[in-house]
Amino acid sequence: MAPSVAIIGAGFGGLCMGIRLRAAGITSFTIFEKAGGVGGTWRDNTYPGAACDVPSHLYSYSFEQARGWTRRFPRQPEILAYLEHCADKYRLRRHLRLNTEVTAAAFDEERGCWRVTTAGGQQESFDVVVTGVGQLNRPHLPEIPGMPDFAGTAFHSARWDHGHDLAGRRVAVIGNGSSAAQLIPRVAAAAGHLDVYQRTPSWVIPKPDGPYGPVLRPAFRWLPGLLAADRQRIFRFMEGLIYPVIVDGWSRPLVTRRAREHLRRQVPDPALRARLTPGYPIGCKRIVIDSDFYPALTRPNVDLVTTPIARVVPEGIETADGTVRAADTIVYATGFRTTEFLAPVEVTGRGGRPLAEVWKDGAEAYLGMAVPNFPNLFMLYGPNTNLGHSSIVLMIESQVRYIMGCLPLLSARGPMEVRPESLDAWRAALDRAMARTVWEAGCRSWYKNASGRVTNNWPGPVATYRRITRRPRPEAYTYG
Ligand code: N01
Repeated sequence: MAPSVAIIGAGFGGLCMGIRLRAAGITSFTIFEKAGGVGGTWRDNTYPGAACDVPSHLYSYSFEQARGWTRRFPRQPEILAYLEHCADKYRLRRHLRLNTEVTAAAFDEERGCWRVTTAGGQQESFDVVVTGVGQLNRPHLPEIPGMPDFAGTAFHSARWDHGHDLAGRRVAVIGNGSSAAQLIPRVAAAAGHLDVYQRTPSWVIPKPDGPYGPVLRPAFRWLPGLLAADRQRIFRFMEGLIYPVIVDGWSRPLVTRRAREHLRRQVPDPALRARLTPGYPIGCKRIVIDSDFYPALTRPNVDLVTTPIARVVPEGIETADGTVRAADTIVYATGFRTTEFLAPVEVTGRGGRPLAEVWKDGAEAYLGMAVPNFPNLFMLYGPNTNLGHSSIVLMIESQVRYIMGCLPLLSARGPMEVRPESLDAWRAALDRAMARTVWEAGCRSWYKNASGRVTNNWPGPVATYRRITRRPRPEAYTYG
């Protein structure tokens, strides 16, 4: 009998898992989603200018391509529409349990299954749990003194207040990562005045975006071979040119030069340019890919503030030099709680051991998917599977294929549990590969936890991950 599967999350990961299960003829699965719709991060992030900086043709499932993307780099509404389309086309709606937050998942050793509890207190048993909750799903709000005293309107970039009109207002944006870089040009155009609070400059490279014209768009729609070739081209570009930046490879000087040139071209004022020039190696933090961010900072109604923030006061923000800059609106573009994998779901394995305790020094999982003592639990986009250089959809598809390969094993042999030795060997290999990257030294980033361990990123090319996850090695697990 086909195993029953609980999928947590209806973003790119959870939907892909559902699609592949159905394709294999397995219909005994439920996709639990805490929100009222599918889309995950692409449903949550609706800030003005929200878009992807990975080209459309690679930021979509390999098996669901020819849809006629309107532009090279998809914008949030188009990605969300794509995911809605996938949910419909692959008949996932009947499996979706929306507005249903999973609060706990506990392995029942006697029965060899998982008991899944939802926020409403309901419990249901499943043979397998697959998590697809993402790494960028829980907003991080900084702990700045005085934040609750602010008299104006404040919100996080991933919880945009669309009822709040920015016209004519004094707006403060805190942060200058990918989200900030995308929203700042729009906010600058709408607001009366904008202060951008930058703690650390980002490396920025241009985004060669644009609509597919009247020739290319139908060509991509009707000539699937052309689209497949374009996808390959983008994939090779990212693996061959962007990946080496991360491991101090051949293209690092080239991409560094390109970023400096981009800054020089777009910011004529040398003093402003100096404040925007990073002092750490490119790639250490996620590279910002954007062509509108720098020009927005040169507008007469925009100031870049680099003096550290001291506190939030009712009328605005006070910096360390005692200056108070007035603000009606504060936008926290301050990222996500990226190292708290699977939180706030309370996951307990054999012996009632909480996963949060196992991970107290940092999340880790064999192939980013499996943890000893947590049989039949698989993670999509789990620890060490984020990318700094390519499309996460490629990683998700590799993981889904791998998990599909596990299902016959666990059906035949009983609950499968990764051996501690398998995880040890994985960790050793990861550590060796990680030592070659720019991530550990030299900068603060969302890729690592408080103790400086890189818990989020995969240190190799996508092709390597794809190869090692092609099919499960049965001997890496114990059964029953
Ligand atoms: O978040 P971030 P994001 N005081 O963590 C600053 C993906 N994404 O939402 O660098 C002052 O990158 C922080 O400063 P510092 C993409 O993978 C993709 O922008 O820590 N500042 C930083 O500037 C991306 O990497 C797309 O010194 C504070 C910013 O807030 C990831 O999402 C689009 C602070 C946080 O930057 C996250 O991006 C958008 C404090 N206390 C996002 N705390 C695509 O196109 C934090 N900061 C696919």
